[in-house]
Amino acid sequence: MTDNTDTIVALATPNGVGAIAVIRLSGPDAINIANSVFKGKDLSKQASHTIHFGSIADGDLILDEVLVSLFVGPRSYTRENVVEISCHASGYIIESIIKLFIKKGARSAKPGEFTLRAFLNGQLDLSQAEAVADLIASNSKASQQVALQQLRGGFSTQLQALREQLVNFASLIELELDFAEEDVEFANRDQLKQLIHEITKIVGRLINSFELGNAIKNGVNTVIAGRPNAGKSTLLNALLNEERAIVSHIPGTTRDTIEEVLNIQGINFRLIDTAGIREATDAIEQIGVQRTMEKISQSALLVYVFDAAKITIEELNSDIASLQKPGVTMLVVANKADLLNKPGSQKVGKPGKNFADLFANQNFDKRDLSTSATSLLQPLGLPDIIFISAKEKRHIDDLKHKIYSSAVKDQLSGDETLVTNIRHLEALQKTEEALVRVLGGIDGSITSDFLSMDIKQALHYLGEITGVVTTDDLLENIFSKFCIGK
Ligand SMILES: Nc1nc2c(ncn2[C@@H]2O[C@H](COP(=O)(O)OP(=O)(O)OP(=O)(O)O)[C@@H](O)[C@H]2O)c(=O)[nH]1
Ligand SMILES: [Mg+2]
Repeated sequence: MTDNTDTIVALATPNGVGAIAVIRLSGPDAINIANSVFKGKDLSKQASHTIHFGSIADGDLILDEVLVSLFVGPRSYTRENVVEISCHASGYIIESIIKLFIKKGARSAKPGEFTLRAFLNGQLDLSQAEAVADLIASNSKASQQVALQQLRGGFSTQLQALREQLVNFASLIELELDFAEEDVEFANRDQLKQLIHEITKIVGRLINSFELGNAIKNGVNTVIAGRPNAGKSTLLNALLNEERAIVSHIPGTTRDTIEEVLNIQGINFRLIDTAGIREATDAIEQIGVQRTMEKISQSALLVYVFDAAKITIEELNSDIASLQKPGVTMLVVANKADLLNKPGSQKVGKPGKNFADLFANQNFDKRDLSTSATSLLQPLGLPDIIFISAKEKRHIDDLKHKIYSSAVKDQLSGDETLVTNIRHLEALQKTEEALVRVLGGIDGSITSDFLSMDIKQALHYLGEITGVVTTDDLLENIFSKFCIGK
């Protein structure tokens, strides 16, 4: 995997017919190999970062007219000699040119091998190399921004500085080991403690940023759930601004889950409309209800919707209690607010028992129902409720804003470093555990050799993130997920 004495070749653009395809060569012989089949200027005599027109020929047979871009190492992506051939994107031409290069001594690149070489040659650290893959996969403004920030080294610089300070202490403690009999302390324990506290704080902040980082990179699973007929599907349609789900006055309309992506300010929310929750009347509906409950526990966000004109306080309280799941944020949404306070609006059950009764004699400004209702809801132990009318598309933007801020909280400040990669998260968590042991060790006055071991562990895990510490397995695992040609 780490052999980079040979020259590799691959198509760098997508497979299929197009205007132009780019074939990339990297390695010590890249320029010679290209030169041996190029009819035009002598490429070995041209300056780096120049482009040359000519043709590629297999003996007398011209394969295509091309543009050749030259990057002389180390001024290239991989820090090796790199040649990029822009040819016409016909499958036949591409295959013929690549075969010709292989005949002349190149070999097919493995997935991610160009970026692997960039990493091995010190052009990128490991977390930056991973950011290249994230950048290619990014599908929203926010995910592109976070990947770009990581590619530019935001994450690495922060970790590098921490590591250096810790290495310093580790060597002082190593020194103590050499003087074991004399019982000296070169490493000031108070200063060490202070440093560990500082590092723990930063590591903790990075760990916490994963929730948002992950939301940005992978989207947020958001379930819309509630009783039948509450208006869940109407709400899904209103949020998407499209008639996606079937809506009807018949309770039990939605039986299977419906998923659609909604992008709010750069973050993708995977909205999942579900079957209404009630005692099912048939087997199919029962499966639907079961699926709803599963979807809720797999989600980060639950938009619980109820019919404000119909529900009783008791039902509302019991719904909220039974749908609360650890790790799932719940937004409580009162739908059909347009029916509240309307003369002749439905009155079911005894007065005072219905949610709507709370508002019977209130003359709220409809535009600000959510805030003015708080004083009525709080004494009943009800949480903040967002009032909307899905059918009349009112306050949908308020709800979107609440959905967005429940995922982002106040973390998205612009240049904040966010962890988006599960591998990084795990390494940070292990770093944190080792740091806790170091602190415990200092307080428990354990011997320098044990202290040194724990510090080394912390260094090891921090180093795994940027690739100061790697194994072939780890590299294989990361780069095999790249596409060929990257
Ligand atoms: N007045 C009023 N009616 C609404 C509103 N939202 C939905 N409805 C009506 O309520 C009925 C049920 O709407 P749906 O969106 O199908 O409800 P649901 O929660 O998806 O129902 P199930 O899929 O059966 O669980 C329909 O007749 C809608 O037109 C609203 O804001 N105001
Ligand atoms: Mg529905």
